[in-house]
Amino acid sequence: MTYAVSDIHGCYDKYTRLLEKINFSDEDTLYVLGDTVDRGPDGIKILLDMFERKNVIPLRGNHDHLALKLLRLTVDPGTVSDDILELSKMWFTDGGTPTYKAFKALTKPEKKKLLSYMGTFFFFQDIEVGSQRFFLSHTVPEMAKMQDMESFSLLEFVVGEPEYDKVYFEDRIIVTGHTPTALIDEEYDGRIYKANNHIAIDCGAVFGSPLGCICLDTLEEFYVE
Ligand SMILES: [Mn+2]
Repeated sequence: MTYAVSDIHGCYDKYTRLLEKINFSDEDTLYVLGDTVDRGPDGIKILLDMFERKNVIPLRGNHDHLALKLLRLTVDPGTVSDDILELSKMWFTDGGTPTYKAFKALTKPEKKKLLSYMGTFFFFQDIEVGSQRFFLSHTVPEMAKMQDMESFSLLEFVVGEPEYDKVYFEDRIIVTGHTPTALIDEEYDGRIYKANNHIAIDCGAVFGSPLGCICLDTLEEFYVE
């Protein structure tokens, strides 16, 4: 089976219990749609676990993207510009501290391994499961941009704002994280949102809600409290 989860945000316990709940095995594939690090305590621990699993496919969220940029500087400082200082201030106020501390505690080879792993994270994946196509990314920009993929930067797959009330594609289901589903529609508080050929799976695990996961073969939903 093929599964997707997102916005684990350092919740290692929920992550491992989710793998148990779906009986995750070598036959399965799990797409992690970004924001694995920050806010919660154990983002680095989760990444190191994901690294060991060849059937876990990592995508990039805004938090992973920023963490990678700044953590690289701790290994190879280069020139620290005002821009970088602003970015790090932003990172630390937006949940970067536990990620920074855990990274600092790694050995040099572990740091190197982790940074090169994070550098491979996809911005999106366009896949087929059974006869259904899925477009997986941390988030997507507005519909007009998505219809002309040449017109925008890849970064909009980590910071864009989806239009949840629009059907982007008739032949594909978009699967994203990034925005806790309660903010899309209160009715979906702590639950996976499905409408308009869009499935939004960030249920807000790090804010005390369940970690949600969807099976792309069956569209069955799984939750761990
Ligand atoms: Mn995000």
